[in-house]
Amino acid sequence: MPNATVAVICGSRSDLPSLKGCFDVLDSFGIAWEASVISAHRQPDALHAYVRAAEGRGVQVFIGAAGLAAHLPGVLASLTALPVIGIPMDGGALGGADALYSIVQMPPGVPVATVAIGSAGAKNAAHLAARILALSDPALAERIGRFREEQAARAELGIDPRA
Ligand code: RP5
Repeated sequence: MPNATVAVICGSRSDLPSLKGCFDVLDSFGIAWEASVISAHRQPDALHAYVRAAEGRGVQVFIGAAGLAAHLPGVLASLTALPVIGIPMDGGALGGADALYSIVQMPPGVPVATVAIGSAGAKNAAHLAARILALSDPALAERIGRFREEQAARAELGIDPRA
């Protein structure tokens, strides 16, 4: 396996089922990725060490997924100058709105590109990471172009005038 260019970190094992679509989309584009469960709240020192090591291995984009108070993506953005994408996890008493507000409301200078709550956001995090990597990878840009054409064709076929 080549070194991962995308590192996906989530705050708890309970987040993993919602992230399947993220991993599937990364695989579909042939992007090498690695995934870890590291809690910003429960394991802050481990998170710092992981980010340093991942940068050294050649990771280019971080994806952070967390629910509830959801500080993980923001802490990632505080630790690296690489792009960070945040996925607000659904669940909890507020259904993910708490995580969305936490992740999207980063102060100026510490950006986290925030996607939708839950599994839809997980897929889009992977699509966004792919587009970032494609800026310096023409072959990946071509694969994204093909995906977009196929997506458009599927939408076309979905039109049923009798519906
Ligand atoms: C967050 O708290 C995690 O990202 C997870 O979404 C949520 C609940 O974590 P667990 O109590 O299931 O470990 O830190």
